[in-house]
Amino acid sequence: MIPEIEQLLNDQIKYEAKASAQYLSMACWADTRGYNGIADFFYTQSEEERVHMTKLVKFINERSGNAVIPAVDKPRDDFKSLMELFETFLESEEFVTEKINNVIYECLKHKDYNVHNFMQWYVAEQLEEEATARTLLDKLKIIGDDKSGHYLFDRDINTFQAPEQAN
Ligand code: OFO
Repeated sequence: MIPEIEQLLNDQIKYEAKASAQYLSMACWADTRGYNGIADFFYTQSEEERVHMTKLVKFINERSGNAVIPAVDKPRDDFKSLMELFETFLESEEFVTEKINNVIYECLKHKDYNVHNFMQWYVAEQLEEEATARTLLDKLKIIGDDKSGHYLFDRDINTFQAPEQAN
């Protein structure tokens, strides 16, 4: 494996681990405030990010590289509102997308089409997750400070679908 690409994939492991820890922290925030639907949503998101991380770990190791398991900083848990919680969700997804785009860029630069091909799965995943984060944030903007709106948002969050991506 090209060393520069291996390093970037190892960095990506860290970003996926960071997202997983962040979403677990967000699930706890919601769970301890009575938002059980939102908590379930973030518990699931956290598990998904862990799967994304493991997929990278296996990919590196199967190609004679060395996956490095990183230390993860304490995630944020100081959210003041649902709006801030979901803004953080979108920011986190946008950050990961930027990093994935950079891996893709470097793959093309180094003519590493194998890793480029592998990373397409992450590109599609990010499109979907960013769309979900934006949809949820838009709904919260409509709801504003309305408590019964928050109640319904929490009740229905796991039934929302992100809009289909145009290809
Ligand atoms: Fe790993 O999928 Fe979003 O961040």
